[in-house]
Amino acid sequence: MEVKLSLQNKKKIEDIVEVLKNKKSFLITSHINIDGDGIGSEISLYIALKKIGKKVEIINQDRIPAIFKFLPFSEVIKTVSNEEEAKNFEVGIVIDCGNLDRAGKIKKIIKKLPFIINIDHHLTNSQFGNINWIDPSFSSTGEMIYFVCDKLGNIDKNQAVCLYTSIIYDTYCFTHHLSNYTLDVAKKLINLKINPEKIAQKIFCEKSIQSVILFKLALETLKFNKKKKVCSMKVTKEMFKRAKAKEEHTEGFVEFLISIKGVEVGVLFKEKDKGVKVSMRSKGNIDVESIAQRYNGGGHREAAGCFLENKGIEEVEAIIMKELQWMEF
Ligand SMILES: [Mn+2]
Repeated sequence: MEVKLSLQNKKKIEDIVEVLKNKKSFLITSHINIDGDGIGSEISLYIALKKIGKKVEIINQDRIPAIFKFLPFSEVIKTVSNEEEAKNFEVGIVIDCGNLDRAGKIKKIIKKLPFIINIDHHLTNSQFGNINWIDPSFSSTGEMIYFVCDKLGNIDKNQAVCLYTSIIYDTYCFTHHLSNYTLDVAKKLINLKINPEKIAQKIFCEKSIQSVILFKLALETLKFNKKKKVCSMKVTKEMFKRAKAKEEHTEGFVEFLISIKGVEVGVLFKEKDKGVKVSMRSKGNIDVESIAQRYNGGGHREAAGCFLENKGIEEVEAIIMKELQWMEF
């Protein structure tokens, strides 16, 4: 079955593919605290460009979390960078990244490049590229990259593994934010003889001991509002230390909150050196992106986040819970 895209999307893909075919050298990057969607998208596009003889590199600010190291070509992803590298590339491809600040240290290289392609499914994208393909209806950027790679040539098994990872990561294994295309695209990828169970298990069923210990500590802080529609949890610096854990070990925590029956919004507060990171999830009735946006964050209606600088975790908790206070009634 053919997956039918809108004319507008088709046009964007054609524009992007034309640049990919005509230019010679590409730098691919994504957001800080790189995630499964970003990594899967980056590698798949990397393989597609290599196959048509292009010079291409993936450089991110942060190292890839250990759980994604099973992905083919994950070893090509670099983190070290300096501004000088900008001269090596004609085009920057920025993936899954709502604005250029979110690219972290790679921003200064990207800004020097003569041409930027911006591909993203965040509602709050600042349209910083020469070509901006922004469509929040897609489940993941991987789903968008699927169409780009498909147009560029035959998608191979390695690309399929990466794109399938992007999709199941951002949809939390098909439980959130599916587009009209998600299942058809997933089926096409599965037809390329990938092992979907194994990929899902790698991502969702290989929790580290640090992550479990951190979760146990965080659970002590679990809180509901009066109507039990908002559920929140805190991870303090002390807990990170006690569990010998890092930010990547909080993977799945906020999804746990939203998995509770009757809960409409889950909020996770993570204490960092310079402030508090807030991750929010909604079952869909409440728009958490609008709250994140008020604190310079962003995301989607059902999954959003923000960072409140120079504030304590209790203070940030009070601010965000106040935003959600009306849900008591
Ligand atoms: Mn994404």
